Order: sequence, then structure tokens, then C-alpha cells
Amino acid sequence: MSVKKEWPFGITPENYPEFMGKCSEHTTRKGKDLEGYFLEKPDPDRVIYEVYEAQGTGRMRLALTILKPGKVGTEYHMTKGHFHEDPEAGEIYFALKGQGIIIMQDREGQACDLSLRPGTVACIPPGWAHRTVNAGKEDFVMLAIYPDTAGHDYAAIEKKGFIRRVMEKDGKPQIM
Ligand code: M6P
Ligand code: ZN
Repeated sequence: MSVKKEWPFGITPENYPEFMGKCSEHTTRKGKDLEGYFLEKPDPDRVIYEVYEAQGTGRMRLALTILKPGKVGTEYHMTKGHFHEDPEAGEIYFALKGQGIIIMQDREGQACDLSLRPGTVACIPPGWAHRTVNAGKEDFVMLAIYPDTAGHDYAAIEKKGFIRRVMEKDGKPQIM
């Protein structure tokens, strides 16, 4: 089998916009794409987050997510969240900028969260749905690395949501 020759590269908190330029896929998620995810109805035209995706090195995919700061009601901006279609596929998140929280949940309903600051690596084991929340006042930027066979399964989360939510209380993010 012939393998396409790739040129090595690094991604840093400073140069990630260069990586965005190399990406073949770019998705913008606005309030109207996230109706039913927040407790309140989001402004349909507000950009909540953007994802830049590329074929990574070998059999991996790389995705850079930029979550805009802000809240819908008192709930902090967040991604949709998903399980992987492949039950054996895990994922690694590497936080580059801002303050985030990753919420995870398995199919039995066990939940877990980790705070993400620049330099944090979060290991998402197979079988755990994952959602990221911007808990800060600037963009939250992170890089995700996952097998190219993982696939996104949004159905369960779309229907039932996550048990944990990140809400503002007394001016600060609180996980409820
Ligand atoms: C991370 C990765 C991507 C995912 C993106 C946005 O970058 O997990 O695979 O697409 O976050 O999350 P979601 O697809 O749940 O909206
Ligand atoms: Zn994933």
C-alpha cells in the first residue's frame, strides 16, 4: 500500500492559526444549530464555536475547536458533544488557550469533568461522550486528536443531553 509522504509540523498556542489554514474542513456552529442543547433558546445567528479539521499524521484526525466566550441565559457556551460510533475509539484533547471544562458521560450515566487550561491534556477513554465548555472570558482553543475511524454519534446526546451543565452562579462558572 502506498502512503502519502507528509511533512512534519508542530502546533503551538502561538501558531495554531497556521494550522487552521491547512485544514480541509471548517464548520461554524451558530445558536440555530444548537437549539435544544441549552436550557434557554440561543440567539440563532450568534457564533458559538468553530471547528477546523484535517487529516492528521497516519490514521488520525486533528480538530481545532475555537469556542467563543459567552452564555445562553446563565449557561456557558459549549459544543454539542458526542459519543464515537466506534466503541473502541478514544480521543485526546490538548488545551491551547483560555479556560475550558470538558464534561464526559458514559452510556450507563456515570459523569466526570476536568478543567482545561493551556497545557492540559485530557484523555477521553472509549465509550465516554464528551462536550467542551468555555468557562472563561476569551476564546477557548483546543486541539483534539482521534482515530480517523472514530465517527461522531450525536443522537444520544441530542435526545437526552448531559447530566452535568456549566452555569454561572455568583459570577463564576459552576458545574451543576
Ligand atoms: C473536538 C473534537 C471534534 C468535534 C469538535 C466539536 O474538536 O471532538 O471531533 O467535532 O470538538 O464537538 P462536537 O462535534 O461535539 O460539536
Ligand atoms: Zn470525539
